[in-house]
Amino acid sequence: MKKTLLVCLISIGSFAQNAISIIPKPESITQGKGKFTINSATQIVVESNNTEARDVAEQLAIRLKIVSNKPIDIGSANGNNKIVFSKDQTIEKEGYNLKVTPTGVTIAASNPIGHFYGLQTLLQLFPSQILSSSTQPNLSLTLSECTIKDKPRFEYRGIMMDVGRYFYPVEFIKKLVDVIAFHKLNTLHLHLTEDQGWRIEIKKYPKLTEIGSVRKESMLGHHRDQKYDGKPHGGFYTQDQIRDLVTYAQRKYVTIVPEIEMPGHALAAIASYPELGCTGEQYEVGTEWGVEERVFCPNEKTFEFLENVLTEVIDLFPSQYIHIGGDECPKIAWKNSQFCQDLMKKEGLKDEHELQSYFIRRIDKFVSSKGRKIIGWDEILEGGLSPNATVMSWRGVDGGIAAAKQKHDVIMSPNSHMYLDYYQGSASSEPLAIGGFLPIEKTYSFEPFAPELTAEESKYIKGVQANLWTEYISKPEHAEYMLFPRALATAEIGWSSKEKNFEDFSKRMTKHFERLDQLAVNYSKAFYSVAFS
Ligand code: TNX
Repeated sequence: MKKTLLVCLISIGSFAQNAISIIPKPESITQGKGKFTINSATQIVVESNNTEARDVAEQLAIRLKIVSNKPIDIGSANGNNKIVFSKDQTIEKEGYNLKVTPTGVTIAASNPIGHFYGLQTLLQLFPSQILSSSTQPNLSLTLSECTIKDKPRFEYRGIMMDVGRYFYPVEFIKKLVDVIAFHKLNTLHLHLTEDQGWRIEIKKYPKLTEIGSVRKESMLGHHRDQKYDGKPHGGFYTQDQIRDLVTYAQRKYVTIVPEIEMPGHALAAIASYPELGCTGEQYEVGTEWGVEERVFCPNEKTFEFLENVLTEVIDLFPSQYIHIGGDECPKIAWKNSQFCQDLMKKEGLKDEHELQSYFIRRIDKFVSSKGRKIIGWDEILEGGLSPNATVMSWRGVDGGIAAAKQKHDVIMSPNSHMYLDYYQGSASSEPLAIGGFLPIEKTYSFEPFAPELTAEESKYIKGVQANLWTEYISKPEHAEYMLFPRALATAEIGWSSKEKNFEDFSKRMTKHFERLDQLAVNYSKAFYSVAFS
């Protein structure tokens, strides 16, 4: 009896070893019986003769060279052993068809983004050591025959990283770009400005980084009774670093969406230039978490400042979206300001919510005049949505639903499912987090199309994003721990079809952990204790 069980377990084990297991799950996979092996005769061929597709082919050549220590040519082979990047105009923008036959591999796509995603899938067909950063003498380069057809469900698939609360070095951000691109996520939203730190060099306003990027020691910091580390902290990205990062991400088909927060979460900027606040008083960069009442004053100096800042930001980031924040702006400073009250009268605004809308509309007009689009947190619905705005729905999905009904594009990012700063396992065994309980199973269960929306209205839901706020996360290893594996669930919601099965996902995820090990990602295993305790 025992023996039978053992044999049975072994065969399940070997079945799982050979089964194709890809995250995010492709649209369809058909398996055949043949095998293909990469050997010294293998050539990589780029049929479309296009430099971007060639760059994708080079990314494969470099990977194979690292693990096999043998160079592979990129040529125009007629031979019988090749990996071909071919062009097929009938395939949708980010989609691809991947075919493994006994004589080779073909990745067909209409453009290089599809080739890039086909390559990420191909890498998941090999043993996980294909992802290693060192030579792997025992790595098998044999693949089983299969046909995979694939394309994304949503066009926007994002992760937000809060580099405002804590500064994260460029090297970490590049690693994040690599890892999210491997999972076919295509957007990295960088939350660059906060009450507690301004993190991007702006040439016209040097004090933003001289003063605004540094916070002092504090014993006051707290949030929901939890102590903040109170340590002095600082850091910012130079414009050269940003340009380098943007170019790096482009090669991985990741768009970096910059966020410059307004009118709230702006204390670091006001501490640098006091005329941007409603009192003109000199403040210090924030040292406490929470919602700050000292916000930008909607005066002409502020608009001039923000337009100049955004001009430099637009110059640095080719992203279509420019995120302007818009969340958590208490109105008390505006209520107490004679200037704001007079402005409201002059503009015929009935309350401070309409003043917030006036603020965002002016910025929308400016950003639109530069050929870009604003995106903001769902508070930008307050007092009337500005004409060209896209809404990022974070306080649940209601803001997103309201925006879609008004025919505005929406990114769903509800804190109920997409807040990766929340606990993923039981609080007693996890590092201190901001609160909330969000095991991966719950993240995975998120469905971006709300039942309240008609099919027509659902078209405005452009995608999903998971957010990592960093009040309690000061180190890259810790950020990785919070991001992974929940970012894999996000990737699958954004990419794969609506029909989902958590059990199937968790089996693939267990296998996928070997890949994350190779990529040196410090993922959390809390999933096992939550799922099986
Ligand atoms: C709300 S989400 C915030 C952030 C905090 C986060 C903590 C959003 C637009 N604002 O400022 O970091 O909660 O979970």
